[in-house]
Amino acid sequence: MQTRCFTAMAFAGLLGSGMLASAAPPAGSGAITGKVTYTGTPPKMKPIDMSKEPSCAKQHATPVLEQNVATGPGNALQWVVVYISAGDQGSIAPSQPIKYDQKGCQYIPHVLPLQVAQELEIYNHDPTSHNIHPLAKVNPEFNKSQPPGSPPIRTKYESAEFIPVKCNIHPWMHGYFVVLNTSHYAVTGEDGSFEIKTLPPGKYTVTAWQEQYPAQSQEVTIGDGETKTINFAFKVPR
Ligand SMILES: [Cu+2]
Repeated sequence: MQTRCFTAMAFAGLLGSGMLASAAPPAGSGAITGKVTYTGTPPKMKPIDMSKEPSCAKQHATPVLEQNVATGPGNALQWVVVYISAGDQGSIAPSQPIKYDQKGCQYIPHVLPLQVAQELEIYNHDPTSHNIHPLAKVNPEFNKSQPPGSPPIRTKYESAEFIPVKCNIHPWMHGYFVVLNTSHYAVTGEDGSFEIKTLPPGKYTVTAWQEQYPAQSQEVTIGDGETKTINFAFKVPR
């Protein structure tokens, strides 16, 4: 009797968590805003030499800089993904695919946050071939050549993962897919600011991820319709 009861409870538990994973998040009007900055002296981003690919080089009036530590005025840090890493109450991937582009032999955007199970469309808008190679470890890895004028490569990821992306033809091309379990995320722009919206009331862990420096987290409690400001500062090692 006891065993049967336990089994029934375990089953109910599984069903419950399964439902939560695919449930629409409760509507909320809370928000977390803030700014991501650095302290210390960031490495100077080097200009990229695209002379081996003249069709790309000529698309840029001035040399493109590397983007792994992209900074802006006021010590702002760009391309930081700020997201809810704990406390989210379920989320559904948007039905709208998310687009990723190869243009001027660069990945646009440099860092692409997307959701688990969200359709990803990868375009080549260059007059040359690319060979996109996302270096996934948890998800299946792929490596695909995409000649100019090809239709987009369509794919999706089923597990959360930070995936470095490289091109097997152009060694300077680097980017990231940041596959998240949450719909509550933002990526910092040149001013380092972010805003995570539509949060229901709750206690959340907010994590800021940057490709080169260790991630940071903070706990935040949001009341009904409340907006809280939190900031992150990444220390640049000497
Ligand atoms: Cu390429």
